[in-house]
Amino acid sequence: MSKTAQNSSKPVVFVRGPDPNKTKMAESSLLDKPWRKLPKFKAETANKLKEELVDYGPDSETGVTAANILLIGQIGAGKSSFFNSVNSIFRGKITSKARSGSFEHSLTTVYRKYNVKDHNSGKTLKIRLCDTRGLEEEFTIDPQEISHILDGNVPDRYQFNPSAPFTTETFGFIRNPHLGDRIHCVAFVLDGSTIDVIPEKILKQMKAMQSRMNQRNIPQVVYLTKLDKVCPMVEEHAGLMFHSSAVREAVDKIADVMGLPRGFVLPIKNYESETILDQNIDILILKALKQTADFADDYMEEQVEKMVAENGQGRKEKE
Ligand SMILES: Nc1nc2c(ncn2[C@@H]2O[C@H](COP(=O)(O)OP(=O)(O)OP(=O)(O)O)[C@@H](O)[C@H]2O)c(=O)[nH]1
Ligand SMILES: [Mg+2]
Repeated sequence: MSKTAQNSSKPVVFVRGPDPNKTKMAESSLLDKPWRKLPKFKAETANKLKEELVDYGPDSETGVTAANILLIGQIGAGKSSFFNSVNSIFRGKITSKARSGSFEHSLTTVYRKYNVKDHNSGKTLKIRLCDTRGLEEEFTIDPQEISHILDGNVPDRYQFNPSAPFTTETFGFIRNPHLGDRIHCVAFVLDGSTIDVIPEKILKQMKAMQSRMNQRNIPQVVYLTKLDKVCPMVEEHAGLMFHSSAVREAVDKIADVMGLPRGFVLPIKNYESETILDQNIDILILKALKQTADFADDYMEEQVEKMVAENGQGRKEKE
């Protein structure tokens, strides 16, 4: 592979060889001006974002102890790796608590609401990452199952069963979920290197889910992963994410496909082959997580306003 052009001020064009897993996105140039404004890629930024996330907590008015973020997407897109990446950042070293890898079917078979502990301060983040089974063409997720997840009826460690979806009769069904049990923001985790070949059946499933999310006013973002496979410059230096024309193109395309504003598509690179932490990868992931937590706050605030309007007074729900 060509050497990075990170120090060059002139656009440089890289051409990749054919890759069976990739689409026609074969060229990437380095833009002088970033296509999205981000804080500087330096240690100070990473530390500040970490601090903000450690100090983050939903408004006390909501009575909610932690924001629940649902990770959803096609098998192998990098959902579990995203949790592992966040966990690694706050652990201070590469960890892989959630099983990740490649397999014919989803490697994640159990619904997990992961907590993340900051090992520096000993504090647990007030954000939970809810990891799900990957979407597959041959196993369509029952739309009612996704509604139960969104509404907080599904318990932690529920074993997904494609042949018998979760219903009100399933053992462990949470009958009276509080606001704190619900999903407060959804992150669609999508593989940025295969966006041109997302199977129709997967898109249909995601659209059906989106309409249930929209009915509930739940905010949605996209974590666009594997952009190191789209742009060789990003592979070598994740801090060039916002200078890469191929990444910009991928972000524009997926925003279109998902019907979301471009600013809601957050390009990242998960830890996968690395053995040590990289400040640039950290910044991208932390920034994405912070934006998601802010959206979760908006949702919770709106829910409290709705409850106040419905009850005529503030009814706080406790977890
Ligand atoms: N190059 C690269 N590989 C990645 C990235 N994110 C994840 N991977 C790899 O992609 C594979 C699948 O990642 P997982 O995290 O298991 O994906 P998942 O969405 O949890 O998959 P299921 O649980 O099977 O649905 C693993 O081999 C990861 O190492 C990324 O940003 N870049
Ligand atoms: Mg997984």
